[in-house]
Formats: sequence, structure tokens, C-alpha cells
Amino acid sequence: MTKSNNIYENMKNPSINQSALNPEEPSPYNWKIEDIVEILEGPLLDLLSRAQACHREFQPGNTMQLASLVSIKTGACPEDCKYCSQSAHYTKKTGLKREALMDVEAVLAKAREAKDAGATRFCMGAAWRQVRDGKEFENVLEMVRGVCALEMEACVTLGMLTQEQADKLASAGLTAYNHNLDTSPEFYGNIVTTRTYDDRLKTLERVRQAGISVCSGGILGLGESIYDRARMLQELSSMDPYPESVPINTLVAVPGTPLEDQPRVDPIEIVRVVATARIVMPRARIRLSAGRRSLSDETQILCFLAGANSIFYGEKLLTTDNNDAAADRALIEAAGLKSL
Ligand code: SAM
Ligand code: DTB
Ligand code: SF4
Repeated sequence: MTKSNNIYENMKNPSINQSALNPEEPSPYNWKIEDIVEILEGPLLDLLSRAQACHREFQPGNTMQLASLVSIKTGACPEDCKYCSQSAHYTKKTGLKREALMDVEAVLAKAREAKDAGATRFCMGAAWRQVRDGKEFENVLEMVRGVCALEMEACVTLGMLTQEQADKLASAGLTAYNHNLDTSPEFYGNIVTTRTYDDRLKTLERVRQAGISVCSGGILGLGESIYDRARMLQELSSMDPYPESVPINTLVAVPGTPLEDQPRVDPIEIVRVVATARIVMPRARIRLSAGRRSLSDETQILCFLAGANSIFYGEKLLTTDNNDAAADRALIEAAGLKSL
């Protein structure tokens, strides 16, 4: 087959050496930082048009995946992520009540509820620095098996993993593991000091090695620059392969956390990041995640146009409120989308 000048067509043919693409065009798996910054900052309508073309080429049209979330173990986390309500470092100020690991049956009841409400993916989050072997992990494996038995996609986010633990999650049938890079490697130390960017990347490699699909994205509104946003997208897109699912969160400024007074992100900036993520990771599912509550219907629709094709669905995220489920269903219907 001859090489096309269209980089997206080339991507459909894995036999083509990506690095041998027209040097005028950025290689899809090796985006240069200046090219990502240029895309991110370019004229908005050009950006939207390019992202939409990419979206139509690589994603099933007019669909929206509904993912529901539950916090299976809440609070008292030893990590110091400055945005997080669940860090033990800020409990005195946030007043968040810690909760032990939920019972397997209670979690599965929530999963059934989510399925009945129309969700197809169920994500379980635990405020752990890392997984410890033992009864609690065995219970999480049981939850994963239970969610799979409901014929839902099962996703967990449990902190750092060993290879053995990742393999066990894979054997239990886990669809995806969520572990966000959050921001650029350069800015990361301003947000978290109790682990390194490299620790994050290592866990993601283990997840990949176990054959579990990767869910990894970030947060906007931490005080990062445009360059940091572009660097985060560069890090994600240069994983080989890049994540199947990319959550784009916007900071929910939780009172009592060090970032409680961060200024609100301009909604158009969110649209820009979604569009750029769609362009640099055309096959990924882009999830418009935390922070959606403060977006108008119109901004959300712009995000869908820019390439977002999944949302968190249900009244709660982990510890904060999410959009009203009926309002989400109405929005999806108004946009003529089919929920998956
Ligand atoms: N402890 C696990 C970890 O850090 O990977 C899993 C749970 S953690 C809450 C999952 C992700 O949620 C974080 O990486 C971050 O991107 C996002 N997140 C947490 N708190 C947030 C907030 N206040 N606003 C926006 N996103 C947030
Ligand atoms: C992700 O990227 N966002 C979700 C999920 N993965 C686990 C969590 C959002 C948390 C928002 C703040 C809260 O509710 O505590
Ligand atoms: Fe703990 Fe995860 Fe919150 Fe960080 S983001 S404090 S690791 S629960």
C-alpha cells in the first residue's frame, strides 16, 4: 500500500512506519511540543474543525459513553495531592469523614443501579497510595468480577500497583485501570510531593503489561501554564500505545484543600484541551470528567464537538456532586447522541 499524505489515513495502516511520515506533518505518536502548543493555541474555529474531522474519522459518530463512579474507600489517603479532598494532609480543614472499604455486595448494588440508569462502565475509586495484598484487595477483585458479570466495563483506580497485582486485576476481568498523569512532569512537584511522575508512569506500564486498558488523563486549573497542558498531552500521546481512555478533569476547588482559591478555568480553555487531546490521540475515548457541573449545556456541547465522547454519569463523582442524571439524559437527547 502506498503512503498517503494524510497522517490520519496513515494511522489506519499499522504497517506504515510512523516515523517515516511526511516530515512536514507531526508523527501521530511522536508529537513535538511546539506543534502541540500551536494546535492548543491556534484559532479556535480551525482547532474545532480539525478536531471534529479527526473525531468523525476515528470515532463512532453521535455516541456518548456513560460511566458511573463510586468511591469504594474514602478519605485518609497518605498522599498530598493538593487538589484532593481525600488527602489525610488536609482533613483538619476539609473535615472529610473517612470511610472504610465498602462491602462487595453494596458496591455491586450500586453497579446494578448504575446499569439500570443506563451506564455501561462502572469505575471504582479507592483513596489509597498503593494497593496492599490481603483481604481488602481480594474484595476489590471480587467487585471487579461482579461488575464484569453484569456485563459492564469495569474500571478501578487504586493508586500504585505491583506487576503481580496488575496481573491479578487482569485475571479478574478488569477492563481498565485509571491512573492520571494529572499535569506536566515539570509542574507535577508543585501539586504532589509524596510520589513522582515516574512512579505514575511505572504503574501505567505495569497495567499495560498486564493487558489491561489504560485510562489516564489530567486536571485543568491547578495553576499550570498552557505549556504544561501541552506537555501532559505530549506525555500521554507518546505512550506506546497511548491510553484507550483519557479523562479531562477541571479542578473542583474543594474548601480546605490548598487549591481551594484557584481561579476558575475559562470554559473555552477546556474545549481547547479536549480538541487537542482528540487530535493527538484520535482513537482514545475522551472523557469530560470532573468539573462538568460548572459548565453550561452549550460549553458541554462544544466539548462534544471537540471530541469528548464519554462523561461521568450519576449524582456523585467520588466525594463531590456531579451533574443531575436527568439533566444529562436531556442534554444527550438534545444533542441527538446515542448513549453507550
Ligand atoms: N488515589 C487514586 C489516584 O490518585 O490515582 C485514585 C483516586 S483520584 C481521586 C483520581 C483522579 O481524580 C485524580 O488523579 C485527579 O485527576 C482527579 N481528581 C481528584 N480530585 C479532584 C478534584 N478536586 N477536581 C478535579 N479532579 C480531581
Ligand atoms: C478521573 O479522572 N476523575 C474521576 C475518576 N477519574 C476517578 C474522579 C474525579 C474526582 C472529583 C473530585 C471528587 O469527587 O472527590
Ligand atoms: Fe490520594 Fe488519589 Fe486523592 Fe491523591 S488523588 S490524595 S492519591 S485519593
